[in-house]
Amino acid sequence: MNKAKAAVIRKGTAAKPVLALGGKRAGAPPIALYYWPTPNGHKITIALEEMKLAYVLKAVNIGKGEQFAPAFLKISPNNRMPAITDPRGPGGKPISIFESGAILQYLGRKTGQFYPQDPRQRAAVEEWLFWQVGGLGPMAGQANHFLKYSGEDLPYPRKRYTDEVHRLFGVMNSRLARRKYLAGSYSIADMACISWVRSATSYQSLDEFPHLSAWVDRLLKRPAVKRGLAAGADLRKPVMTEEEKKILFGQRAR
Ligand SMILES: N[C@@H](CCC(=O)N[C@@H](CS)C(=O)NCC(=O)O)C(=O)O
Repeated sequence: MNKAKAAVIRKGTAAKPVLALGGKRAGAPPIALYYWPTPNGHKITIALEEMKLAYVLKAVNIGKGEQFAPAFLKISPNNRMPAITDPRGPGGKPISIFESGAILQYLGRKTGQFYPQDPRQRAAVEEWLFWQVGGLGPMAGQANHFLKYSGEDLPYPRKRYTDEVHRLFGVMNSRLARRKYLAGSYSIADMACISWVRSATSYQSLDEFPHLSAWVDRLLKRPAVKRGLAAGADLRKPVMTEEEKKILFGQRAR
């Protein structure tokens, strides 16, 4: 990121950009990323940084309930971030997209980067992308919930989800034994996984998983990954308040 061009507008709301990122990418109308600095959000900041796309971050403070704002629900009816709007979508017309996997595929198709066109290579990337979206993300998310947020000592769910993270780390470790990246060259599948693996290391050591550990080191050395993980980091406080927990947990259909 060109620091001189990065404008920081202090108070972020779903309507106002908190960070305008430009640098050498300035010129194209920026993609708006509806974002909160969590592992699901990081997937997209990493991809935008790797692809050198112009973007603005629009903070969606999920602890304050901004994900329920009608304007945001029009873009993301599942009341979850990340979501994007691209003023220059297919046919030159605006498009909005929710679900991190769909966003990564869209950005990969848009730029022709990190998402190969060869059908076999593309299928391999999709296997690992969907593996993250349907497995690693939800399981590590539940492990986080029962370890850090539930506020109750519930041994069964803790064991169930930390076992599952351990198993999934084993799957990644075997996959990475003879390759540098999950699916051929570095791809959107790696970008989808890195923040989730990094966050799970707070309770699951990588000592048993040397190939996974080497992959983590490889990715964390990439400047774009560093920038993606750092994006908007100061928006979020380290400890979740009881008020925030009430908003985030126990949701039912509205
Ligand atoms: N499957 C979604 C999951 C996104 C997700 O769970 N986002 C969380 C933060 S990591 C969120 O927005 N939570 C708001 C809420 O629970 O109301 C994706 O991959 O985009």
